[in-house]
Amino acid sequence: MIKVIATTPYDDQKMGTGGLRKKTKVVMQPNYFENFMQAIFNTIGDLKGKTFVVGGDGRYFNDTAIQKLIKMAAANGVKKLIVGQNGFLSTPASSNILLKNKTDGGFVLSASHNPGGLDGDFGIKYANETGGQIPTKISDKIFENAKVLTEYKICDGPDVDLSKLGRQEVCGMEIEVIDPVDDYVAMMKGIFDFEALRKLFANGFTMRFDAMNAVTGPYARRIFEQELGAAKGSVINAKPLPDFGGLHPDPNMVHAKPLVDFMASPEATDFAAANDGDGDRNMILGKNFFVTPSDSLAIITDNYDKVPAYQKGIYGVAKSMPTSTAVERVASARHLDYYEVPTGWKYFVNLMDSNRITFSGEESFGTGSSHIREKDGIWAVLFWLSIIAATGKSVQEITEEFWHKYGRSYYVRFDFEGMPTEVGDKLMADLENRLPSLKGKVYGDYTVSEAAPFVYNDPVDHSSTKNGLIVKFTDGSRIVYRLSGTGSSGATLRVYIERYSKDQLNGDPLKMLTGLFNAAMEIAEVPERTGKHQADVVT
Ligand code: G16
Repeated sequence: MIKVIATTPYDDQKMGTGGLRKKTKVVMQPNYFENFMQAIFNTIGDLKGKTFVVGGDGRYFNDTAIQKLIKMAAANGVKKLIVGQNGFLSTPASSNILLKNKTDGGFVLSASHNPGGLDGDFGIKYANETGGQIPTKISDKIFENAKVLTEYKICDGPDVDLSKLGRQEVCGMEIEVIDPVDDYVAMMKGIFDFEALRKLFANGFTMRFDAMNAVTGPYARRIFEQELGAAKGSVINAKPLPDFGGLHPDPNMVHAKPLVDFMASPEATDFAAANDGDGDRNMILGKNFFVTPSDSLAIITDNYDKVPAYQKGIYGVAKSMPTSTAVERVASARHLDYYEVPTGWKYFVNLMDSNRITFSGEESFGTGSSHIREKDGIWAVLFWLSIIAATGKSVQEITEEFWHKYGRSYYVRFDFEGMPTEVGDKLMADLENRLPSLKGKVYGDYTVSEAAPFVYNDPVDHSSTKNGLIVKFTDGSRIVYRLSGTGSSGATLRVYIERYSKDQLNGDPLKMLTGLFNAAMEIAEVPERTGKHQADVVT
């Protein structure tokens, strides 16, 4: 039976760079999740004949939310849902299923790399038929609809058993429960040379993959241990847990520190990697060696011919604006089209759909290709393993050879977290106003050559987006400022600093960037406005 429930609207359901992200307790408020879903359904309009993919990263409240979503989709007239078994699907696996089945969209219940649990975060990512997250003009409409709706529809019935593979029916809607891993493995087999990778492990190569108690454990176990023959136990923290076992599933030097420490220990494996909560971010490590995500994108691009799916050639490559310029030099040397887009994977979708790019990546530990329309953590790991298998070189050797060829972009991101939203907004607004006056100013060894907001004009849909402020220096260095779009409360200021050197290749990044860091603090008046003299997180 379909019930129509009266509700009062919420005015805080604006999506950020990775969908809706809120404190779990906020989403658990009466009708909060229901209102957001109804706002989406109202925005889509006629749902008759439509099919969606549904899954999540297994975090706390996923099981409750997914049942609500199923019953609401049925009540709103959706034809069919394809759901991952037990409600599990990584973000890249979901994008694959969405595209493979030509469905009308999909929902991933995840706050990505944010911590989970009752005191953690919850989120909802909504993709449309492109396989990528919806463009801003649609999320804006959903936000407007969420602020005015007065009722939602839900099917009144028992919970669906999501452990049972196969077809079921809820209020006249079909549900197909699928194995979350099978299709993803098949896709990876179509891209990479699994035989060559098997040989690598058969010859004694060792790796450690940290799934951080989040969604990629079952994918990684199947691919690395069962398919490729990596030693049993190579995948650690492999069981998805509702609170990620207390871990913060953000694969970077800070939150994946145990893995970083392990790779600096005598027991270190030849290679290590970690993925985030929903499996779209990745971190790549060699023995006592860290590859920045910006370098990873550039190295993958430079080695595109090491992987069967790309051997015939690739279209161009794109990066998010704050990502370092390393890949720009590869694109130029390899005569590849090159694009710089605002932060947010959704900005790559038009470029992929129009065959302008094949690879894309972000400094925020995201790398991927047009095989799907989301970033893909395991894809990046398999790509690195393929480069290692083809060259017989270590992660460190591959990266250092890359620097010898192209020079090195020293790159560090400094995050200033937990400031009141008004402080963050005012800091950015005032800095934007001051930008024109910065040109020619000298900060220690650095002279400002240009300072302006970043504006992106999409070549496909002609929309225009402004995001972040860039200060460039006469030696080619740059500082980028932007506010995070994935926090669940308060504001996080991100300061991205980059300095390029053609021949000084073995410096310590933090030392190499000290002068620019001091300039960044002074230019944006960070200590005066935030009370902070150091960043909270440095990656
Ligand atoms: C999301 C987007 C990414 C983007 C990131 C930026 O990542 O999907 O494309 O780079 O947000 O985060 P912030 O705005 O905090 O810098 P994810 O992995 O959280 O979905």
